[in-house]
Amino acid sequence: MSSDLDRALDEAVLAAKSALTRCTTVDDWEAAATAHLGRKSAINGLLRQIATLPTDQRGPFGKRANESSRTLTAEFDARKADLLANSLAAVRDFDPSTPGVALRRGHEHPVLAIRREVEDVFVSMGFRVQDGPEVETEAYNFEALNIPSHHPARDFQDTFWVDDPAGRRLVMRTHTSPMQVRAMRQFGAPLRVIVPGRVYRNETADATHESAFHQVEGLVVDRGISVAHLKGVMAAVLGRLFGGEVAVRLRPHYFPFVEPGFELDFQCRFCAGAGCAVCKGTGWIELLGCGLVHAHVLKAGGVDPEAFTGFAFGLGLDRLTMMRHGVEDIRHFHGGDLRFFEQF
Ligand code: FA5
Repeated sequence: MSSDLDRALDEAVLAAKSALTRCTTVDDWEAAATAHLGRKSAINGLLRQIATLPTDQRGPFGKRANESSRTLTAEFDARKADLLANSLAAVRDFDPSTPGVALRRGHEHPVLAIRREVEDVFVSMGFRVQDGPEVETEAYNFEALNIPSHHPARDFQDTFWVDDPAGRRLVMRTHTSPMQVRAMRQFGAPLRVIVPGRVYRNETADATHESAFHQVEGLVVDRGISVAHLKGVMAAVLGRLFGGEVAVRLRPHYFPFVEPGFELDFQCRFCAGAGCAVCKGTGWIELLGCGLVHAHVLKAGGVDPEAFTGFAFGLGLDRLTMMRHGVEDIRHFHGGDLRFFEQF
């Protein structure tokens, strides 16, 4: 019995000493002291057993165990004093005048920064800002927008379909326009809302096209809204964003969910309208689609087209950012090259 206890004591002392030699900081020391001298330590367990031993063994083992514990405690105390002295010396030797290590600070992605600017401009004009789902139902993305399944307009926007275990017809939204109907259903008329967000199209990337890009949808529904309101709001917004320096033009264009519909183009900043690779020789870059909300869409949103009219637009945020900063290729925005992003 006694020899078992002796062996256990030897092992406990050895483990405590080896833990102590491994301590390089006061924190290490605290952990070692708790493990090897603390209430639940092996040594403490052995000390508690002394009282249970037969009287003839109690004396010799008790003496050894108590001595070992005292010696260990002294060694631990001495080591702690050393460690504390070292850490104080480290503080004393710290030279506050040496140059620090500069932290690398990131910043917002340029498209996100423009998105915030656009939001501020519209909020100042009384628009609310809404988010919408990126995985959308076929009904909202197409049908509610007057694009039934046989409609040729479905071919305009190559669609990523999403497998749905529940069997619903889901798509990655091809534009932010489904939010027109969602917003009308949620808030009713009159309404002023913008919906910034990411949209997806299954198309090949080139200098002005990405398969994931950003749009800002805008919708105004009220009594007596006309094309004049649309033009006035777009001119005011673009003036605020560009300081009135960029020439724009409206072209009639067909979108199933507006009537009449238009496309608004910017004059290309790279060639000042002369024609270059970015604008494909036309001198203009398409920025947004817009028009007066089709009566079918108002109805799908639960709004009476006899009482209300509205205008809507879908602005390409990446293209706007390209024009603002003179970025000649949209693919830079998704590339991981920090040298590109550090320019902003
Ligand atoms: C639409 O997406 C319509 N929903 C816009 C709209 C809304 C019309 C409300 C009328 C009323 P379009 O496919 O043209 O339209 O896209 C709108 C804008 O998104 C374009 O003008 C362009 O700036 C941008 N855009 C379109 N495709 C891409 C692409 N692949 N990469 C980057 N930007 C794109």
